[in-house]
Amino acid sequence: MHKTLFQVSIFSLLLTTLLSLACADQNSSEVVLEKNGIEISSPYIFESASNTSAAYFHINNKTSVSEILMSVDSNSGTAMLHETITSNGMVQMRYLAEGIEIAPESHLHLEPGSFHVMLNNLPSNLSFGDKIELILEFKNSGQLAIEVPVIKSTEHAGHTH
Ligand SMILES: [Cu+2]
Repeated sequence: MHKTLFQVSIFSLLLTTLLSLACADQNSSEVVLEKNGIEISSPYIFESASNTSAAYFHINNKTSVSEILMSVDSNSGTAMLHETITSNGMVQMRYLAEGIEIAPESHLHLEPGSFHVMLNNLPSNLSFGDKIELILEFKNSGQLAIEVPVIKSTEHAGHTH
């Protein structure tokens, strides 16, 4: 009982910290999956009028060892880990063949303008209410599958990072 309460209060503190650091997702800030100290929260995909879009979520590494998100697979189209970078005023995306490292007891945000899962060759337009399953391949924790809801792109309008 005491242990549970303690965990809850730590979680609340962590959540408050996350929300103050990142965009406060009113819609989907809850943890959708936890396995072996790896927490996935706030997954979303922007609706798209083409066969391309991007998926975003947060990863919290609560373990004392470094973790690597090595690759991502999708049940719809193809998925690749990308990073958006700006150099000399040019916005470009690069493929992260080595994956993304998440340091011990830290979190990683995949978000617009930064890390994202690039979705290509989607069979049809994504609309609000659709869901895509992503399989995240971690070096230590193996495969974690999450369901990612499609949201309207206006839901994240006005956020600054
Ligand atoms: Cu991309």
